[in-house]
Amino acid sequence: MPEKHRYKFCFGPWNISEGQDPYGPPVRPPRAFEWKLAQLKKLGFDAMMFHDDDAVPDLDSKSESQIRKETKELRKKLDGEGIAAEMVAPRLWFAPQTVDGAYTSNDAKHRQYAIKRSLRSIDIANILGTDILVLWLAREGSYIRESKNARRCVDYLVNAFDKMLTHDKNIRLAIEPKPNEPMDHAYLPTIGHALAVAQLTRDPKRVGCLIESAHAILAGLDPADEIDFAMAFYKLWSLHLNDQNGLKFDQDKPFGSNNLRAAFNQVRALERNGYGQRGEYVCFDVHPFRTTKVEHWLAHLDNSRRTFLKLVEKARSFNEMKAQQLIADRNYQDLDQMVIEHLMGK
Ligand code: GLO
Ligand code: MG
Repeated sequence: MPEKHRYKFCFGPWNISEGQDPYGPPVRPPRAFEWKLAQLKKLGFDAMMFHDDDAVPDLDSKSESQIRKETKELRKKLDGEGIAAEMVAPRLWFAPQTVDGAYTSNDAKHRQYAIKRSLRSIDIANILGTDILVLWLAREGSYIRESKNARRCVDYLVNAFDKMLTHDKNIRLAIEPKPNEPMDHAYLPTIGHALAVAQLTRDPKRVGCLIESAHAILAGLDPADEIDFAMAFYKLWSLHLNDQNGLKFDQDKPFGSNNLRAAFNQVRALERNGYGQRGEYVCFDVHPFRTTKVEHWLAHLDNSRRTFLKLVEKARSFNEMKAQQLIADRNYQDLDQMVIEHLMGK
């Protein structure tokens, strides 16, 4: 077992969400960014994740120098609170230019827009003091198979990644795969796809990944195995822990809410690989249930962190010796029960 260490935690401003869904309006009033930052601190978190336009609202309507100025002001605010910026992610799924895809749009002008906006996100990341650009490729896929040339789209993706790697020699790209939603099928649905495409870029060492539990579950995979796989390549640079009840819309439930044992196994995988020891953060990409009252608004974040820490204790107090004996005896029946009783506190 690697040396015990203290994990560092983070979330994004969008994780204090207002409850809107495709069938109904918000159910909680919007809160200012400063309020969210203050809550993060109060809850004992260490860093915040940023979409480019969380850092600089309406950035498409602003000049480069205005963007730089506002980013520097944000950096000052973060430094003042002692909060780090974990990453920056270009939000490439809201703008009219990304209706038909961002890097993989059929329209060359729109592909250019996506690349330009990503380079700007890298500049923002630099000022905020993080070398991680997260790429959730929300609209890189198809609704109608015949509408896109998937082979050409791989080239478009590689071309876009190469432009980013050239723009800044220190930036690292963390691809956040998700198999579907909003797309019918995404081009990079799993960690295997993300790490394979990394090999086609001009600097594979700087192209890694971010695992989100719910996204792995949506792909029919075990998030713990995805963690072990990515960490075998030393390429797990960020993490969105949450939970998901089967194959349906992306639920972003609190960590462990649906499957405590799967959550335990994710924590075990992180522990055995020493996640966090190279500065990586544990982020919770979770949302409050729509029914959540304003006064309970932050519980999903606090609870996810509490569950995580309790599972760290469970992982560290798991009787590995006994487990190894059962494995050697191929007594997986008792191993199964041992895990269940350990989690039940017996
Ligand atoms: C949605 C994604 C989303 C990203 C975030 C950062 O399914 O999980 O929340 O993590 O936009 O890029
Ligand atoms: Mg996510």
